[in-house]
Amino acid sequence: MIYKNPVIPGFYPDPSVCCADGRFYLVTSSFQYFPGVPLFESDDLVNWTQIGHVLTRESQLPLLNALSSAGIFAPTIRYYNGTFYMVTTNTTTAKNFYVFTNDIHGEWSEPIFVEQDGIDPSLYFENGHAYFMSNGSDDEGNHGVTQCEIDINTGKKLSPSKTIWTGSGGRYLESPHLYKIGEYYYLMCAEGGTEYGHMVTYARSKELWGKYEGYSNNPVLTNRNKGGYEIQGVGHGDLVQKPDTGEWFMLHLGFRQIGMWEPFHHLGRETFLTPVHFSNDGWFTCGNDGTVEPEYEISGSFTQKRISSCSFADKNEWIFLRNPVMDNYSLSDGSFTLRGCDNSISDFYPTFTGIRIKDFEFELKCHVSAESGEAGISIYMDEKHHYDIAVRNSGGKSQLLLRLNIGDAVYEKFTEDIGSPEADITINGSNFVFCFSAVSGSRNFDFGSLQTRYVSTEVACGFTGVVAGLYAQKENSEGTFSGFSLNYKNL
Ligand code: 6LW
Repeated sequence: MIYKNPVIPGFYPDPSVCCADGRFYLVTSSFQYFPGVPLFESDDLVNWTQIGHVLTRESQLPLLNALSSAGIFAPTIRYYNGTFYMVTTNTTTAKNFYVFTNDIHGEWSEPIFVEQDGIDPSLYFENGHAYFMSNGSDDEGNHGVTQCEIDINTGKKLSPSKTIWTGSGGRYLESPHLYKIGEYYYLMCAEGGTEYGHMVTYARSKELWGKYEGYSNNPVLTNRNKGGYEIQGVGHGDLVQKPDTGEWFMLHLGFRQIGMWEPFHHLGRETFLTPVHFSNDGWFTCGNDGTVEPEYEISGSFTQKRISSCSFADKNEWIFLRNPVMDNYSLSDGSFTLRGCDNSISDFYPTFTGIRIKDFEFELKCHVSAESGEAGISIYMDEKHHYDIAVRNSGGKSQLLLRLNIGDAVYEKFTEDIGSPEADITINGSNFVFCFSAVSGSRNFDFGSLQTRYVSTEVACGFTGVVAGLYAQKENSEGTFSGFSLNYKNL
């Protein structure tokens, strides 16, 4: 069957995948959001269901003072002897750690820390031994993909850390993953930085500790030379084999830029699936001459079910900023009540819960009632880059409000008193603009359109993508949100 990329649309970058008893499990980065590390399940590599998150407790995921796009970077998931392991870096505490579980649908352990620096850690298991690698420095101060053996029960190092590969020459060597396939160990990495020059490279060796020989046609996958092409920034991948057919694939990140000559993206980095082919000489290639296309073939006669809508019922997908005070949130009978705290939506710790926007064209609808203060909906990239539409109930007046917050440029537009502190809010998304409108009582309010460009990664920087968020801001505010729906036209 033919499937469409991305297979997991929306801000789900740095995918890592494992296979357990014929099913596939995938994790992605989560940065300043809580819970952390989205976890997906699939029977076919094409249709992925989010079954929860790996890091669900503050003891696993302290995010105090986590800057936007800091916190949790690139996780790796592995399955060994009946146990799942997820290893990652909390860049805010500068610690590499892993958690484990025997029940993929249950809770994960407390973190076990590894005293090796660097980011993008990975695990490799063989004959009862566990090896840990990261993009860091070894015990002699050399930088590259650095590996040590660890005691998987304690995280203690059992060997010195040793640099085993320094990459093919690109900047920002990242995301090491090690596999044993046939007679070779394959070490696959990303280089070039997670922007338009991103790429996947690899090396192989007959010995675990090297010497690793780089593939002569590196990068094995990149779209860096495909100017004016929708899919850009492809890199950071993980290999997986379908046990039933023996086919190999790479799950990797990429982003969709807007239009041909509009090099910006606001949906963040997403998860793509690209076929991999091994040749008789044991080297592998990926995609079409090492580039990624929007459609590929995979064996099987199943269908690709695309997401057409999201609501409060998709409870595994709703996220919070940093470590939320859960007393400020209650969900009942299809309506979400949020109580504000000291902070505004432009601060670090607002009362906020959101869901990733997964495609350019969407229609978001929600009934918002502000019992007191300001309650609204934000198209949120980070605390400095967001567009908000809200109801404000203060000083004996009820008003609707549109706010643009683009760095230091902040503009707020209020209506006059609308008589009642509630409204049906609609946001329509397209490639270039978001359109904001509201109906309150019998009156329609059209707030016009705002550019998607100013909440894109090219403007805001960082590693995330836009999230549609509900918020109540400042002390004594309280808002109730009901009938939330986010519908996609083209997914
Ligand atoms: C991640 C690195 C990367 O740690 O981006 O694209 C960083 N690759 O591997 C943040 O997601």
